[in-house]
Amino acid sequence: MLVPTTHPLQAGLTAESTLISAYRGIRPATTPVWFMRQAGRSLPEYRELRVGTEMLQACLTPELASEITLQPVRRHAVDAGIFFSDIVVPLKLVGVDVSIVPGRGPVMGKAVRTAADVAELVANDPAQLDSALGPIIDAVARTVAELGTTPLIGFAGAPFTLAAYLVEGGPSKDHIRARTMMHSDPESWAALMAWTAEITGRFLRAQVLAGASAAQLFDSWAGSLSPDDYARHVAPASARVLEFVRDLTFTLPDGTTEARVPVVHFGVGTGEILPQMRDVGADVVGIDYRTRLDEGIRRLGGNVPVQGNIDPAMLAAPWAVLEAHVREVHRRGLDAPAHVMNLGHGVPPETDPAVLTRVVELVHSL
Ligand code: 1CP
Repeated sequence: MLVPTTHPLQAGLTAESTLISAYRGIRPATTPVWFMRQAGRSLPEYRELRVGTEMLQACLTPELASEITLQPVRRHAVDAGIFFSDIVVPLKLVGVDVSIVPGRGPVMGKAVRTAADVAELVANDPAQLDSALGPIIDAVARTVAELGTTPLIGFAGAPFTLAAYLVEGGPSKDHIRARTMMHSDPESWAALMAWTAEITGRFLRAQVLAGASAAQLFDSWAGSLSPDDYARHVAPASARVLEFVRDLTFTLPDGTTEARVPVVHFGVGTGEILPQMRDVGADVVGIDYRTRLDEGIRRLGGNVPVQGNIDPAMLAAPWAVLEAHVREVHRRGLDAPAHVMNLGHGVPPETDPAVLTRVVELVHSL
């Protein structure tokens, strides 16, 4: 299905941007760069804007969400905006008792631990989300109107990562309870994953239809899974999420070629499951800093565009050290058909914003 004619991809604004070209496997003259978690914590203008507003409230206030999305694009001249929201926003919108606790992350009013807990959760019809997505659609529309030729990336959390919060009740280290449920009660687990896929898939599709030029699925905690567990208990639900956007296409400015809206898939510490993460339906795979970029490219068969993987710890190192690292990541990325520079995970909150701006300048000069 073609995205609407007013969509930035279909209107020819972002279709040939460096980001979308790279995501489509066509290496642009300069390497595009953006940073996971570029919107938010590390920017003083963000902290100022957020005073007195809770995180989820900020996500659901279109003027705020849009302004926060634009801040890092203006400041750093990155090649993409990432929509300011959170992976738990669609849960909140269907009535799940979740809040984001400062300095901690998403916390549930009640953890989903038993078969009865799962049954109660999945009784909530995912289709009701469609009528609650207004603030998201509004925020995306406002944002892309300001971004012009800079593409916006929409995103969602993958079912496993969301389930890790739902089952544990909040952030956890190894997601033990979630990983136990998949073995002790595979039926409840499957029901939980299927329901979560319907919720998060709708959230992602709404962002793309409203104007996002690419979609990124964050399975941040999938690195805690064995390849067998990933294949059996997680991949089918992630594939289902991507079905919500895989039918969306746009016409290239040549007027004849139709292309799919690109999809990126990323998780932390997922070096052992990179090909599986591509196979659920991604065009681009994000690689975290624990895997050498050229090795990740090799594991993916050498024909998949990649995104990554500056070590976030390097952002606080002396410039000469950081510069050498960025140059090395860039060199390693040449083994792929195309490479989008990014971090191996999110921007640490204490990062000096001037360093990010300097990294963008460096990457554009390479
Ligand atoms: O107090 C604050 O200011 C809240 C901090 C914060 C922010 C700015 C949270 C809480 N979420 C966000 C925004 C956010 N979350 C964005 C948009 C901004 C951007 O990327 O520039 C995105 C893409 C996310 C996605 C997200 N939320 C992920 C996947 C990406 C990743 O970093 O792995 C995950 C795992 C979450 C959960 C979450 N939300 C917030 C925190 C601190 C966490 C992680 C908690 C944990 O360690 O388990």
